[in-house]
Amino acid sequence: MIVIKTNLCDLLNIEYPIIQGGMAWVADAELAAAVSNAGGLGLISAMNSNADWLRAEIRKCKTLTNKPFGVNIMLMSPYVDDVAVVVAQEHVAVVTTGAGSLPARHMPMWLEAGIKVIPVVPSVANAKLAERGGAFAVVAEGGESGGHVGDLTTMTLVPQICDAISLPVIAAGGIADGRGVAASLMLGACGVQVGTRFLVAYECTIEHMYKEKILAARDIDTIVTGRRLGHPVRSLKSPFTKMYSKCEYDSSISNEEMEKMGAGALRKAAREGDYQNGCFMAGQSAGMVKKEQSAADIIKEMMSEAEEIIIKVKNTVIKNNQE
Ligand code: TUI
Repeated sequence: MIVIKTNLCDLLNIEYPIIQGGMAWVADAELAAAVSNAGGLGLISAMNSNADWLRAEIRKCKTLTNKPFGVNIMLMSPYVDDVAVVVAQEHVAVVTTGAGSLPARHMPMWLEAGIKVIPVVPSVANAKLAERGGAFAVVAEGGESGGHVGDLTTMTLVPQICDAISLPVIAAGGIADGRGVAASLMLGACGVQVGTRFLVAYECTIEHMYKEKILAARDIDTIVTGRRLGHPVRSLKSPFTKMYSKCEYDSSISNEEMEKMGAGALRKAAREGDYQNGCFMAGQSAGMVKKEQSAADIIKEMMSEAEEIIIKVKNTVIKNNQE
C-alpha cells in the first residue's frame, strides 16, 4: 500500500500528488479522465482549440470521471479569451496556464467560479507574479521538460521558487519515475507534474508511432528549437527539427517564414503520425520511458518507487551517520 501523502492531495482532493502535463494536441478528455480516475489530477489541453471544442471535451470528461480534473490554457492561443470563459462556465476544478505571464484579466472570473489557478512558471519572477495575482499554487517547470521551455533546470528552479513564495510548489521537468518524485519532495515541492511518461499511457490517444519514438528515445534524443522566435520548444530529434534548426541559423529566412514552418507540426506528429513533418514534443526524460502502461499503473509504480527510495535513504544514510 502506498502511504505517501502531501498537502497537495488535500488541497486538490486527489489521492496521489501527481498532476498530468497539459500537453497540446495530446491531453484530451480520455487521458485526463484516466489520470483522475487513477487518483492523480488529469488535465485537458485547450491548446489552440476554440471554445466549442473545449466545452465538448470538458463535458465528455465529466461523463468519464467523477473525480476533479483541470484544463491547461496556453496563453499564446488565439482563442485564449474564449476558452477562459468556457472553463469558468463549466466550473472546472483547476486551470493551469503556460507560455505567458499570469493572465490578470481572467483571474477575477476564474476565482469567482471557484477555480484553483496554477500557473506553470519557468522563473522566480513569474512565480512571484503568480502569487501576487491570486494563484492557488505554481508548477515550477525546469527546461528538461517537453514543449515550451525556460532556461533553468528543475534542480535549481524548484528550491529557488520554494524560497521565494509561500504557495504550494509542484515540480516539473525530467520527472518520469519514483526517483524524480522523491527528489522533488527533497527540493521542497509538494507534488509533481508529469508529461512525457503519460505519452505512452494506454489511454493516451496519440498516434502509436509517437509512442514508439518515445520508447526508443535515448538520453540525448531531444533538442530545443525555436529560440530565435522567442519560444523555445523541446521535442524529439527528427527530420523536422533537423530542417528547423538549420533554418534558425539562416538569416535569409524571415521569422515569419519560420513561424509558418512550425505551424501545424505538433498536430502532424500527434494526430497524423507524420514522421517527416511532425514535431514530437517530449522532455529529456523520454530516455527513461521504457514501457506502455495504463495511467493507473504509471501513477502507482511512480509512487511506490518513491516510497521505497525514501525509506531506503532514511534507513541507510541516516543509520550510517549515527553509527
Ligand atoms: O507552456 C509550457 N509548455 C508548452 S506550451 C506549448 S504550445 C506551443 N507550441 C508552439 C510554440 C509555443 C508553444 C507546448 N508546451 N510550459 C510552461 C511554460 N511557461 N514554459 C515557459 C513559460 C512561460 C513563458 C513566458 C511562462 C511565462 C512567461 O512569461 C513571459 C515573460 O516575458 O516572462
